[in-house]
Amino acid sequence: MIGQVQKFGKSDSFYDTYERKGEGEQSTHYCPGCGHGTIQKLIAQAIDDLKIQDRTIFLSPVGCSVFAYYYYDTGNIQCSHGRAPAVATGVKRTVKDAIVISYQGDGDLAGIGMTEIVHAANRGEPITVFFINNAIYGMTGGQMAPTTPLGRKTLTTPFGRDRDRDGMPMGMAELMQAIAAPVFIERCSVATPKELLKTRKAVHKALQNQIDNKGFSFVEILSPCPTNWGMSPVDARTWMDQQMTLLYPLGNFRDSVTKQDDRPGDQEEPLWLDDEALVDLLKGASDVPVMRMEPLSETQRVKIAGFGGQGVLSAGELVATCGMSEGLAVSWLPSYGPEMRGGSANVSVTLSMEDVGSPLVDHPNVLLVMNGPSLDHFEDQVVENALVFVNSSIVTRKVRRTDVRTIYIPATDLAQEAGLVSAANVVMVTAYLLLSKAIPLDTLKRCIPLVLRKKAFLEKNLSLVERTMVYLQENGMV
Ligand SMILES: Cc1ncc(C[n+]2csc(CCOP(=O)(O)OP(=O)(O)O)c2C)c(N)n1
Ligand code: SF4
Repeated sequence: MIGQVQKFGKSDSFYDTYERKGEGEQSTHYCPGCGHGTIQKLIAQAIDDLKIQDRTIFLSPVGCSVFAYYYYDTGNIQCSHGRAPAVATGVKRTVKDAIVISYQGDGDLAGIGMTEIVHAANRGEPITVFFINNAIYGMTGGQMAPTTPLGRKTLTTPFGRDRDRDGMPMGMAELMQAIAAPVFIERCSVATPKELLKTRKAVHKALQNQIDNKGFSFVEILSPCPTNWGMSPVDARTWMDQQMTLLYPLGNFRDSVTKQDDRPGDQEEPLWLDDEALVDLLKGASDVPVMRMEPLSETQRVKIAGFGGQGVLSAGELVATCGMSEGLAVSWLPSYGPEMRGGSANVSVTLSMEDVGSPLVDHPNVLLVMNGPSLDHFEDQVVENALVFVNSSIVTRKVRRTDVRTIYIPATDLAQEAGLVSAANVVMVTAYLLLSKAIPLDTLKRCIPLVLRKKAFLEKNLSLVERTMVYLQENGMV
């Protein structure tokens, strides 16, 4: 049931004044007759009705509604073009009680953001998406959008949209309909008062679904852009009502109580992998304990850096795998240039007792540098009291920072002595885990075969762990 709403006046979910336009200003930046203002008013009314203002996080897109955050007195995030469903996914998974609204235009959602919307829908993220289809790129001056009708003249189709050159207009509600997970799909319009009332109901329903944690709700709203259509606001609405709805028929496409069932066949094949190595890998993983006895003294924000070919990314994977096998929350974020070998590479790893919000490690408290340029690049980024491990076989200079603990270890030499030229990464990781006590060495040994999969090198890698331990002991480092 939609509650009593004020017929006139401002919704509580809007700010009293829109500061961007100067104090006391009451009007939005939309052109006269634009649909965005009308739709945003409907959303604000629904937020009021449902009493979710304090829980709502409104994701503004790139497009004419880019400034929605000046209007909504809710949580606000401005997303990159097309990426709102990905941002919504992150926000919703992190703040489960939030009501996350992804508000997107047709260029944003059906153009550059097609991947994000399709996969968010396919995952059935329990968010609400309002898709404003005005059949044009409004903000940038009227280029063809994926939803532009055939024959329609735009800045980029001056002789009209051509089927063979430009493709067919994209029916997003129909596309959503082909995906099993969404619980609610409706196409509505703001062309007439009657349609406006239906839109109001759909907006309300799509938000109620999120309150009830039902799943992914998608409301496509046909909306006029008189400015770029070159029509008066009245003509624009008439055209929508009489022509646009032929191309984009209105109505409800789906209204399920829950996510749709898995499709037949989904669960019939329990295991497709017959790759022997992978099966071994899974067996190995089940041997690794999943409960951690000792809490971490502090979250490990690790940066490992070197040049491509030094096993930088595998070193990160090894640390992350050890963390996972200890039941810690982990993240692993590689960063590398297009050159697989020779270029620089680094990886960020987080090990934590709590959920990891972001995989970025801007200010590491652990730094493993495998070559000189990496030390130059990351030395200033580490926090005070960080542990800095330097591969002294290759890095010729000393660490300049005096507020960190530095451990010089000839990792490449030790690896070479063990007959494994490329295993300096194992030495570095062993040294780090031993000194920090973040992960027991037994866990490291169990995880090595899971990450460094070449069986032929397994024994050498394991003996290198022992050799590193002895080196650190002989040099009074542990
Ligand atoms: C990554 C990226 N590509 C392109 C742009 C340029 N751009 C800004 S708005 C826009 C189109 C917006 O159209 P739509 O999503 O339909 O929203 P409308 O303005 O019509 O409401 C484009 C292409 C951008 N800002 N960022
Ligand atoms: S250009 Fe079109 S979509 Fe943008 S504010 Fe003006 S009428 Fe609305």
